[in-house]
Amino acid sequence: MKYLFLFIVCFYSINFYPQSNASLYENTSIIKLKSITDSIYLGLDLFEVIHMSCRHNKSDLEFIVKTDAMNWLNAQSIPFDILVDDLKAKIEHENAYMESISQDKNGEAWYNIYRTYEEVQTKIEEIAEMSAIASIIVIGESYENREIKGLKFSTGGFDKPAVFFNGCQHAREWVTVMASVYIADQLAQNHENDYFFQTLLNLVDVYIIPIANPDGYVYTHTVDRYWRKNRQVNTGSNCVGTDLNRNWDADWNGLESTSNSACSDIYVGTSPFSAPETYVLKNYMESVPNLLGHLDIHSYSALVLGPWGYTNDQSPDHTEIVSLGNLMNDAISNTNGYPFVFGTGDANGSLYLASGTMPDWTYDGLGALGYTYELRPNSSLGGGFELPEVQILDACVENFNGALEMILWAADIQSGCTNTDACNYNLSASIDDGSCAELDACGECGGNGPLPGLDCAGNCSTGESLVIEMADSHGDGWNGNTLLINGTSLTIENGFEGLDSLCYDSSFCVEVICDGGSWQEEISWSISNSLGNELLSGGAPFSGEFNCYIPILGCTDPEAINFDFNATTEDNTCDYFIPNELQTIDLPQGWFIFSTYIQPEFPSMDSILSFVYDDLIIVKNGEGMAYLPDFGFNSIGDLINDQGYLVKLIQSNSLSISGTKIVPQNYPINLNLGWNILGYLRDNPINLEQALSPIQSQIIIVKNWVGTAYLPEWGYNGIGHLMPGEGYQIKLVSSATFNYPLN
Ligand code: 0X9
Ligand code: ZN
Repeated sequence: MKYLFLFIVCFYSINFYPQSNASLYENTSIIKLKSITDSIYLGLDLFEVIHMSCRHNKSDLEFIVKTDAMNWLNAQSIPFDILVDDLKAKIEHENAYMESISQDKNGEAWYNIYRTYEEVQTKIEEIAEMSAIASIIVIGESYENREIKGLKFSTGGFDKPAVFFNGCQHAREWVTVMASVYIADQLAQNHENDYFFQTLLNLVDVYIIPIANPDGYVYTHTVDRYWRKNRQVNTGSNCVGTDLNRNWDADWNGLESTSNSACSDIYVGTSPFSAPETYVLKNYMESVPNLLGHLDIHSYSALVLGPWGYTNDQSPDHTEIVSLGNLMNDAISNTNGYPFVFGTGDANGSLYLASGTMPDWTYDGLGALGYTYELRPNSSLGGGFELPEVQILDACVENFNGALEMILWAADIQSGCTNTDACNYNLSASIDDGSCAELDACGECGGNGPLPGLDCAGNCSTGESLVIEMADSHGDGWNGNTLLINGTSLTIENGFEGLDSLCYDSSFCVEVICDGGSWQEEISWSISNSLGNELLSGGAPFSGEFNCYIPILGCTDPEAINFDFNATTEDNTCDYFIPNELQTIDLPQGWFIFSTYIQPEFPSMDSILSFVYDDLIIVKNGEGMAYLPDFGFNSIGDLINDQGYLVKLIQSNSLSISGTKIVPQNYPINLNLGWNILGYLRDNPINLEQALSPIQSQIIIVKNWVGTAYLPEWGYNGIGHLMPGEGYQIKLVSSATFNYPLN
């Protein structure tokens, strides 16, 4: 099986030199085969295909293919997924982006895009200038006579423990260059102002070569974005290049993932160290005294691999290799929560074995623990060799934390929190690493408390959660478009799909906008609640909302005594209580003043007026508060018996108020200074002067609904009797309290 795979990569060769590193990839896609057989291998062998990713086995194999290979697969009914439809467009996208912001290089901005060979050389010089302990090392030249340049960090001394880090044996693995430079950048900066690093770098020398394969790296920027090998001419062949990571003298030309064909991407070369690049690296590394550890940084697959790489047999130092490997793997994975996998050999089938690799040689030849890192992403869905630029810095920090573990291990000191008051105080730490922390609001050591909108258990504190599924049919992310959900912005940076969740308060309306970028026809999304019910879906551009009609539950039947004017959805709570007492009040068309001697079972104005609801224009109480049914406005609330109410009807109608009859002599009536509307609490008429005699001296005027007056000062009573069902406007010189006589 291995040999078949090698054949495929063999026949991919460069026959012309186009103007850009994308032109070769016209009509080219990245595809994934779910399963593979010998005959499929043989078939693909007829076409120019490139093998991707190293995290693979017999399933989920990823290839770069042209239309002809896809046509062949289709004709054979061999199923495959298209991961990247237009690879040329993808590379051009990357080029354009790099072009657009390449001038912004200060501080962290240097890590916003991939940098060219020249930019890296300049950066190396800047770091050496800035740091008192960094010096430039030029370890030799590449096949095309480019300098293989790097940095040595040393505070002097003799025979100190040393570690060696390099990136970019494989030309197309661009993020490894960035990550290697970042280690140097961080060591330089931290040594300036951090006691921990000053102590650490007093104990260990660090060597960094960011670009082990400069010719190949330049070639990926100028001609072929997916070039892997060096650019060495092979005698007797038109094909160029040796796979540097097959050219080392550890099981060189062995059986695992190697080829003797100069056209293959895994060509071993003519002998160990036949490539100038491996030769100068080897010589330099041999000259480093006391080299204890080595990282050979590759991409992609999110792996930490320890020796051996060519066999699953355990090495003599297996225990220590696993221990340091796990330390580094945890440091990397815990940096941003992007999980890596550690293993030796084929890492439990996570990838293939490989003969003639660099870390196997540093272990076998120099006795240093040699590891391979395969940085982000873990699959080509995450961008493959084009890790999205926004993730470069994350990948660099992860890689740095892994490398730092190796430096600490080489220094053989325990670092940790040395403050006894901290929640992570480490008794055995002799050097403080600045990690001392306190308990957060959730009781987590060093935590930041609950995330916005979440409680300590990780549940939404405001309400329910929403699940947002996003898709891009082209597989290149959303090209600047965002999905704004009540102001929170979501997108897919790269690949076909994205999944997110948000907390939301289901008592509020949610606004949704999707817009802001290009290629909108490729976009689709859906928003579901935690039960999986879809609430809204769409594409771009989109503007809409959901949860904006919020049902108000209640009794919607005006005949019911608990009729709720605001209710929009019947909740079957309507109550048709049969009263023990009933008062029917005839209301004329136009203005009237009513009151009742019934203590209503349901005193809200909605219930009281439900019988005349359709004819009602306005109700006002003595304080001028109004109930306007047409506007859904009610500042009156409940009916109060000792008050009368001004009411205006479109046409005459009658009210029926049910409840218990008031005992008037037991019901004190409170009246304010000035105007009031007085309710009448007796079930039969009584002479006004008789009823109001207790407060007669305070009364200025009483008027009934037709405007007829009682003026005590004048001894004038145009009203005559107070009538059940009616109310009266009354003006007093001071506040007063009285009771009506018994019925
Ligand atoms: O094939 C390689 O050289 C490495 N993978 S990559 O995709 N970056 O080319 C992996 C070599 C290490 N292999 C093992 N340690 N098994
Ligand atoms: Zn590699």
